[in-house]
Formats: sequence, C-alpha cells, structure tokens
Amino acid sequence: MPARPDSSGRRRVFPFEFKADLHRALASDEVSTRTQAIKRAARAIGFDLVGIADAVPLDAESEHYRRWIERGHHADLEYMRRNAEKRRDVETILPGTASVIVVGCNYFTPHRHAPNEDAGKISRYAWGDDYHDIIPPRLNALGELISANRPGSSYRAYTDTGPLLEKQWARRAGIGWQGKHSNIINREIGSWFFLGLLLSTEHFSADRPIADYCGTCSACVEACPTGAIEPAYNVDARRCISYWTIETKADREIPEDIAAQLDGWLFGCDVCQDVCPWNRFESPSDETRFQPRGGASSLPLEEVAAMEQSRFSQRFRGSPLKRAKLAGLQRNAAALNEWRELRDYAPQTRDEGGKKD
Ligand code: B12
Ligand code: SF4
Ligand code: SF4
Repeated sequence: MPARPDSSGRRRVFPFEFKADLHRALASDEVSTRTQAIKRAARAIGFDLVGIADAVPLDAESEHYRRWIERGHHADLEYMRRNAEKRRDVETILPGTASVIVVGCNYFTPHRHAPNEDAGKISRYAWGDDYHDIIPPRLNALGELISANRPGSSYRAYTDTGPLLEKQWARRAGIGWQGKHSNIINREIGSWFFLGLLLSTEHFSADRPIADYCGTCSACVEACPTGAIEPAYNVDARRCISYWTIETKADREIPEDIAAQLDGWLFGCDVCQDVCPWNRFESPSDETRFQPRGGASSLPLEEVAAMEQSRFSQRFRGSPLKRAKLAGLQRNAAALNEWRELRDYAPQTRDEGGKKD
C-alpha cells in the first residue's frame, strides 16, 4: 500500500498501487495524455467500463425527468422529487466540475435460478456483497489519484448515493445506450453492471454517446410481468416489482394486481434484462464478492417466514438484501405464498363449477 505526499505535504495512502508512469501521465498538462492515464487507472482499480462526459447541464434529460415525476412514476420515492436542479447541473453539487468520469462494474456471475416453486428468486445484483461497499472506495481511490497529481483539483464520488441521473451521464459518456427497459446496455458486456460517477474539477477529453441498438426489439416491454415499461424507455415505479419488493416499507401491502404477477420474485426483478438479446453474450465478473453468497440465488419461502432477526442480521450483513429488512422480505414471501395458493386452487374451483352444470 504505497503512500504519496499530496499538495499539502500530508502522506496519502492509496489502497491500490499505481505505477510511476501513470502518476507522471496524470500530472501532464496534455488533456489527451491524462485522459488515457485516468482510464488506465480506472481499469487497474477494477472497473470494467470507463467513459467521460463534459459537465454540461442535462437540459433535455431533466425535461424527461420532470415529466416522470409529474406523472407520478416515482411512486413514493420522495427523494426523487427533491434536488431537481442538482440533477440538471452538477455545477450546483461541485462548483467548477469540468468532467464527469463514469465507470461500470460488471456483476454478472454464471449462475441461474434453479426452478423451485417453494423458493423466492433474488435478483442478480443482490446475490453477492453490496455494491455500495465495493464501488465507493474504488471511486475515491481514483479521485485521490487525480488530487495527488493535479494539485488544487477536487472530486466527488457517487454510486446511487446522490441526486444524479447516473444513467444519463453513462449515456453521455458513451458507456452504452439506454435500452427500452431504461437500463444502460453496453455492446460488449450487456446490462449486468453497476454505475458509478466521479465528478472532477479537472478536465479530461469527453467520449461520444453511442447509437441506440434496441432497433425494432421490444422483448423487455412485452415480458415485463406487470406492464411497468410504459412507454418504452420509461419505467413506472408504481408497477415495477423491483420497487415493490425492495423499496417499500413492510407495512405497505403489495397491491393485488402486482402481487398476482410477482412471478416468484422475492427481492428485485430481472425479467426485462433476462430477455434482452444483448445479455446473451455476458462475460463473468472478476469480482469474487459478486458470487452468490452461500451459492444461493433464491431463498426457501418457509425459511424466510420463520427467520429470526438475529439470523437475518448475521446472514445478510453487507448484502443488498438488508435494504428490504426482514419484515419486508417476510411480506414479500407471504405475498408469493398467498398467490401461489390462490393459483393452485383456482383451476380446481373451475372444475368443480363445471361438474355442477
Ligand atoms: C430510482 C431508481 C430505481 C427505481 C426506478 C427505476 C427507473 N428506471 O428509474 C426502481 C426502484 C424501480 C429501480 C429498479 C431497478 N434498478 Co435502480 N435506480 C434508481 C436510481 C436511484 C435513480 C434512477 C432515476 O434517476 N430514475 C428517474 C428516471 C426519470 O430516470 P431514467 O430512467 O434515466 O429516465 C429517463 C428516460 O425515461 C429518458 N427517456 C424518456 N423518454 C425517452 C425516450 C428515449 C428514446 C430515450 C433514449 C430516453 C427517454 O428520460 C428520462 C430522464 O432523462 C438509480 C441510481 C441513480 N442515482 O441514477 C438506480 C439505477 C438506475 N438502478 C439500477 C438497477 C441495477 C436497478 C434494477 C436492475 C435492480 C433490480 N434487479 O431489481 C431495477 C431495474 C428496473 C428497471 N427496468 O428500471 C442501476 C442501473 C445500472 C444500469 N446498467 O443501467 C442504477 C444506475 C444504480 C447503479 N448505481 O448502478 N431503480
Ligand atoms: S424490473 Fe421487472 S417489473 Fe420492473 S420493469 Fe423490469 S420486468 Fe418490469
Ligand atoms: S430487450 Fe430489446 S428493446 Fe429491451 S432493452 Fe433489450 S434490445 Fe432493447
């Protein structure tokens, strides 16, 4: 773990080792030289994708976002209503921001959900450790590296942790295009990746946005069990299984028309990404912490229903599942059980009705 002096003479400790030539390149006044260097550093740190956008206001995107809020598509995610100006203009977050460095972190691991009616499916992003613990230290290391070599510069790191339209920055930085399911898709690795942003007052050369490769496909729109992708490129959180099973408090009942279509999902939902043709060529992540914990990609519903708080806390420490809390998971498991029983019962009652006639 090498230590380097920063502009104030303090010793800074990098959790990653960077070669001297990389430091020299970053210190260069040539924008293209330091752009190549920061991209090399991002990959050395372990990011799979990196792109850069100029920190201009997101005027057109903000207009879409405003309409999304106006239509109520944010459901009761109240934080989405706040800070519209910060979402539009990063200058209001970090004055002097010149570039937005966007990184992608592949979380695909080559496992599937075993077909099992008695278990609830966990969405892929939550099989391993929480990305909120994995990505920020890496982004901060990248920011520290810039600060150490460009004295006087500042940075702010985000991954799902602030009022930023991360997907729109990723689109601008050429990381990928926004698919009709609204996630960002990269031509090489598909859409199973997280996003992270580093705002920097240092200027780097911007990448160009890439074309939309959805074409005439609308597999995700058609496959969504609850019709949440409406219209294409827009998700109505009020109808999204991911919203209901992750984001809502346990005391809120899942509406009947959503609960009836949960399709076995206990935490999150991957249907729109599972059907996407661009995810057929996915490549496994090098990050072992994204491997399914204990090999599990689903949880037996009975086990969830009977789980004690102490067991939940111990088993899901550092896992994305802790967001739903034990009571939230138990609410989801109960909804899955209830609708499975109703479904199993329904044909029987129809048959009985037939006999009477
Ligand atoms: C709120 C939120 C949710 C909400 C709302 C989802 C949504 N689509 O916005 C809920 C809880 C439902 C959710 C679910 C999921 N999420 Co989420 N979520 C977020 C969060 C915090 C904010 C997203 C946001 O700003 N939404 C507001 C809307 C308005 O933004 P938007 O989708 O970009 O909308 C634009 C389009 O509609 C566009 N538009 C409108 N018309 C048109 C027309 C055309 C042609 C085009 C191109 C665009 C377009 O304009 C809008 C604004 O500019 C971000 C992190 C962040 N800070 O950005 C993570 C984030 C988007 N989520 C992520 C993930 C992984 C998920 C899930 C896959 C998790 C899961 N498996 O259950 C699901 C996917 C569901 C889905 N299909 O979207 C990742 C996505 C990574 C990627 N590769 O894109 C993010 C970026 C987190 C991260 N740091 O990695 N999420
Ligand atoms: S995550 Fe599931 S419910 Fe939400 S839009 Fe995608 S397919 Fe539909
Ligand atoms: S399933 Fe088809 S329409 Fe949906 S995001 Fe993928 S390519 Fe685009």
